Amino acid sequence: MYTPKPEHKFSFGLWTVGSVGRDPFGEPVRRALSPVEIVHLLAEVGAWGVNFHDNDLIPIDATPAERDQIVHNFKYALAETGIVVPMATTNLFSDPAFRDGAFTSNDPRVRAYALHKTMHAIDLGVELGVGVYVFWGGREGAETDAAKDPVTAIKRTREAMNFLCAYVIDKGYNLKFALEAKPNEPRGDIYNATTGNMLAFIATLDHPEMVGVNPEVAHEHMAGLNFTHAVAQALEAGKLFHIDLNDQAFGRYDQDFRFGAHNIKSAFFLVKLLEDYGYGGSRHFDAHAYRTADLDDVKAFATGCIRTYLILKDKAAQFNADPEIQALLAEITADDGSLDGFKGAYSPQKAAALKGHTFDRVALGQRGQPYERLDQLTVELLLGVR
Ligand code: GLT
Ligand code: MN
Ligand code: MN
Repeated sequence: MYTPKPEHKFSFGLWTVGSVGRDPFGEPVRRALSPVEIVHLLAEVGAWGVNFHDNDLIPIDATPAERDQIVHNFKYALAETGIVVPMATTNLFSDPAFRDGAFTSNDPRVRAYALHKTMHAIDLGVELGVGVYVFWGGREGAETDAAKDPVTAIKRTREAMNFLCAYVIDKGYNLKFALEAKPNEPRGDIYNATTGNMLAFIATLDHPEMVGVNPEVAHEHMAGLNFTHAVAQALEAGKLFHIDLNDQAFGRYDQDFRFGAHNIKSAFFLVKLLEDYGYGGSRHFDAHAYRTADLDDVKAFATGCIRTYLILKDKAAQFNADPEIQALLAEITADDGSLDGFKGAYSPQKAAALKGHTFDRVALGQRGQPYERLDQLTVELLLGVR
C-alpha cells in the first residue's frame, strides 16, 4: 500500500543519502558513497530520481577526462536502475572563492566565475536530462550591512538570473529555474530570505515565466513561518516548480530531518495541499539521516521519507472522504446565497448597494465555529483511531 511508484516522483539529492554526517563540530561518521553507489541505493529504496550539485558528481578540480569518465559511469548506473535526473543545481557555496557569496560577491571576478560555473553546470544537467534547475543562494548574504548595500545585492542577483535565463533561451534548452530561499544559514542574513521574497523578486526578472520557486520545509520553519502557506502562495501563482521536503523544529539549528520526523501535523497539511491541487513536480527529499545512522539506518531514513509521504497522502484521502469531517467543513463554509449579489467583480452599482446594505454586526460576532471538533478529528485521523 505504501510502495513508491515512478508516478509519485520521489527524488533525493546525491548530497542527502550521501551525507557523511559532518557538522560544524564533528568529522564525518560515514564512508563517502560514490554517485554510482548512491544511484543503486536510491533504486533499492524505490526512489524515482536523483538530483545533484555539479560538484556532488564531479569534483571541482577534476580534469576533462575524469569528468567524462564520471559522467559515463553515472549514466550507466542510471540506465541500469531506471533512475532519472529531474533536477540539478550549482555548488556556489563550498569553495573558498565563494566566501562572500557568488552572484552577490563584492568581487567582480567571483561574480563572473559564478556565472561561468553555473553555465557549465547547466550544460551538465541538461546532458543528464534535467527539466528543473535549482538556485539555492548559499552564501548570498551578509554578516554586516556595512560591507554590501542590500539594494546592490538584489540588483546583482537580478543581473545574474537574467543572464542565465538568456543563456538557456539562447541554447534552446527546455529548462525552468527554481529559486530556493533560506533565511539565516550559512550566513546570518541571506538576501531574499523567504519563498515570499523569491516570488516578489521573480516578478522583476526579464523572463519571469521561466522562473519559479523551490521551497524547503526547514527553511520556512527556520524563519518561524507556516510552510504550507508559503507553498500555497507558490502553487496559486503557478510557481511551484520543485519542492524540498524535510523537517525542522522551530528555533533549532538547520536540521534537515527526515520528512515528517518532527511536525507530523504540518507535514500532513502540506501533503494534503500538494495532492489536493495535483502538484505534478518532483517530491524531493532534501534531508539527511541522523549523524548516529550507519548505512542501514540511512536506508531506513530514505524509506521513512517515502513511507511518511505516502501514509500522509493516504490520510489526506481519508480526510477528504470522512463523512463527519466533510459535514463539518460544509457547515463551516455554508452559504445561503443571500449575498450573492455582492460577489465577484467590482461595479459601481455593486459597491453602492454593498455600502448601503445593513449588517447585523452583533449577530456576525456571535457565531462560533467548530474548529476544535474539526481539529481533534484531524488529530485522531492522524493518530490512526478513525
Ligand atoms: C544544501 C541546502 C539545501 C539546498 C541544496 C541545494 S544544498 O544542503 O541546505 O537546502 O537545497 O543547493
Ligand atoms: Mn533545499
Ligand atoms: Mn536545508
